[in-house]
Amino acid sequence: MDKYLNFSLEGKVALVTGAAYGIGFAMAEALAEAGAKIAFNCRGEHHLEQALADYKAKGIEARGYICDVTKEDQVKAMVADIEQNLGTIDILVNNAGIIKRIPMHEMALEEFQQVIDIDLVAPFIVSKAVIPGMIKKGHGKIINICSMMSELGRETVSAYAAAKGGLKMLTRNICSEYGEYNIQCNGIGPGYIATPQTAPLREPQADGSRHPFDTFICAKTPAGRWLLPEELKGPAVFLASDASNAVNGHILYVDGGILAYIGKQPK
Ligand code: NAP
Ligand code: GCO
Repeated sequence: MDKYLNFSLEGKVALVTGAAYGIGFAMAEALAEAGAKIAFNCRGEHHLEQALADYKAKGIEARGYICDVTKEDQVKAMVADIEQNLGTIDILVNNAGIIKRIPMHEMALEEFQQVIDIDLVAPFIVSKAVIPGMIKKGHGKIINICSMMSELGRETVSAYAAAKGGLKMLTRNICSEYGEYNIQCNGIGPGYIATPQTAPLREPQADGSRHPFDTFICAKTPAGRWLLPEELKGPAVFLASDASNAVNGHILYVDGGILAYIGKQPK
C-alpha cells in the first residue's frame, strides 16, 4: 500500500466552495476520507445547518461558512478564518455554481451577469485569496469544476457555457502563472450528474413519461445513464493529491464518454 501514499491528503486543509450538497458535498467527503480537514461554504443558512449534520453523520467534522463567493470581502474573511482555525489552505475546489436555462435573446443582462459572476468571476476571487498562502507554503492544488459546456454549447445555456469556457482558460492561466510555485491548477469537467441542479432535466412529464432531455442525455452517454456525484470522488482525490503533481492545466472530463460519442442511433 506504501506505493499509493501519494494519494493521501493527511494533514492537508481543503476548501470546497458550494459544498452543502450535490457534487461539492461528494468531493468534500472524498477529500475528508483521504485525510484532509474540510472547510466549505454556501449561501443558505438552512443549507449550512443541514450540511453540517450530513457531514457529521459521515464522521466528518467540516467547518462551514455562509459566504457568497461573488463577494470578495466575504471570501477574504472566510479564508482568513480558515487559515486561523485549520491552517493555510492546501487544496481549493472552486465548485460553487449556478445555471440559468433561458433562450439568450430572452435573457436579461442581470441574469447573464449573475451566472458569469458566480461561475467565472468567483473562482478568480477565491483563487486570488488562497494563492498567497499556497506560495508561502510552497505548494497548492486548485481544482476548478468545469463542464461539458466548457467544450460544447446547447440551447438556453449561453451564460453558463461562456462562464465554463472561460473557467477552462482561467484554469490554464493559473497553471501557467503559478506552476513555478509548485501550485497545480486543473479542472474537472463532469458530464451529466444527478444533482438538484439537473433535477429539472430529469423530472417526469405530466403524463408520467420520461423528460425528453433525460432520454436525450442517456442516448449521448455511452453507459446510457446519468452519472452520480460519488463518481467524482476519485478524480477529486487524484487532482488534490501529490499523485497529480505533474498534472497541470488539465481538464479531466468525468463524463462517461459523452465527449467521445456521437450518440446512440435511434432504433
Ligand atoms: P447544485 O446542486 O445546484 O449545488 C450548487 C452549490 O453551489 C450549492 O451548495 C449552492 O449553495 C452553492 N452556491 C451557488 N451559488 C453560490 C454563491 N454565490 N456563493 C456560495 N455558494 C453558492 O449544483 P451541482 O450540480 O452540485 O454543481 C456543482 C458544480 O458542478 C457547479 O459549478 C456546476 O456548474 C458544476 N457541474 C454540474 C454538473 C451536473 O450535471 N450537475 C455537471 C457539470 C458541472 P446555496 O444553494 O446555499 O447557495
Ligand atoms: C444543462 C446541464 C449541464 C450540466 C453540466 C454538463 O442544462 O445542460 O445543467 O450544463 O449542468 O454542466 O456538464
